[in-house]
Amino acid sequence: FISEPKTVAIVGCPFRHVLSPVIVVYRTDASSGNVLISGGQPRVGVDRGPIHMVEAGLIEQISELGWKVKFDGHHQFEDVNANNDPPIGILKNPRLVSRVTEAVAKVIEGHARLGELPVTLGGDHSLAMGTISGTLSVHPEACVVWVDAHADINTVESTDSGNIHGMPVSFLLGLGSQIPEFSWVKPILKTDRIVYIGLRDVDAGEKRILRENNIKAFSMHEVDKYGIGKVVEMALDHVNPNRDRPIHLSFDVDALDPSVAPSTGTPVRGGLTFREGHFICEAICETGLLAALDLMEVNPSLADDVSVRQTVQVGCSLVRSALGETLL
Ligand code: 5AB
Ligand code: MN
Ligand code: MN
Ligand code: MN
Repeated sequence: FISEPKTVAIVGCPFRHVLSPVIVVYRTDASSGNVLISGGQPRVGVDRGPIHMVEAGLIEQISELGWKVKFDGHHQFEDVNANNDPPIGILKNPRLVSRVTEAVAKVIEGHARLGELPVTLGGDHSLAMGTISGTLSVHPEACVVWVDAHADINTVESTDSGNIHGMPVSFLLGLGSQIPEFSWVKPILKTDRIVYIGLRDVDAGEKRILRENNIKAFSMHEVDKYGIGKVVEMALDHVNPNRDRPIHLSFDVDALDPSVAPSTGTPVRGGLTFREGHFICEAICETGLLAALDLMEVNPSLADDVSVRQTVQVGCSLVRSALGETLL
């Protein structure tokens, strides 16, 4: 009897609701002297990060690790008209984000029901509202390990930017006032089932939310103090004391130091080293409990070619580590 290899489902989500800075290149027409403009504003809602990761060979790399890989193209989010989506309070593109993340939740749920391991490539981190909802609807006992420079736990009341990628955790926990556009998001995550690693840029309002709700977080201070090995062990002891709960790993590439992963929207210095980031993925893989993985915020529109290539490569290698690539 030869057992089938386990199946990974790649869910490419080239979606971003936060506009990248507009890069405009001015050229002068030699004959007329007129100024020509080339380049311009990227289309709202599109992010090429996931496309770059697949083009870099991620599917083949995962197959080589012994997985059966399902990938039927990147998700298209074209039916959402961003122009018909005025802010609610200061929340930007609320209907767009709600519809996209709801669709993603259904996709993840479908894969999880089939016993597949969904790997979501983003795209902005608001997508985790969908991925984690999908995971928890199939595995209600699952826990979340959130690796990020940021806590992404702003509520409708606390957000200063109105960028929903800074808010998915509060929606999943049911914190803050509820808005009807997001009524599909059920508060199915419990405050003691999420743990953070890598935090170093947490808004004042978020610090209060973390404190008041007793949410466990290991910032870069704890990584420096205890070392990454001990931090991962303590993090898992908190959310998964008996090592029997499925784990959803939501990895924002900006958790890594900008020298390691420069091509991301909100880089913050003083981050995880290349090895610390990989260690987290390897250690979670070793538990045998990984149920879903997000690799988010790889954003190629923000940097030069060398930085993009570096960030895409590191994104692919984090995914491989989480899926069983070992050093020996
Ligand atoms: B990311 C900030 N806290 O709410 C906010 O990259 C940043 O998904 C959010 O972690 C960063 O806008 C969101 C200032
Ligand atoms: Mn972040
Ligand atoms: Mn994030
Ligand atoms: Mn970001």
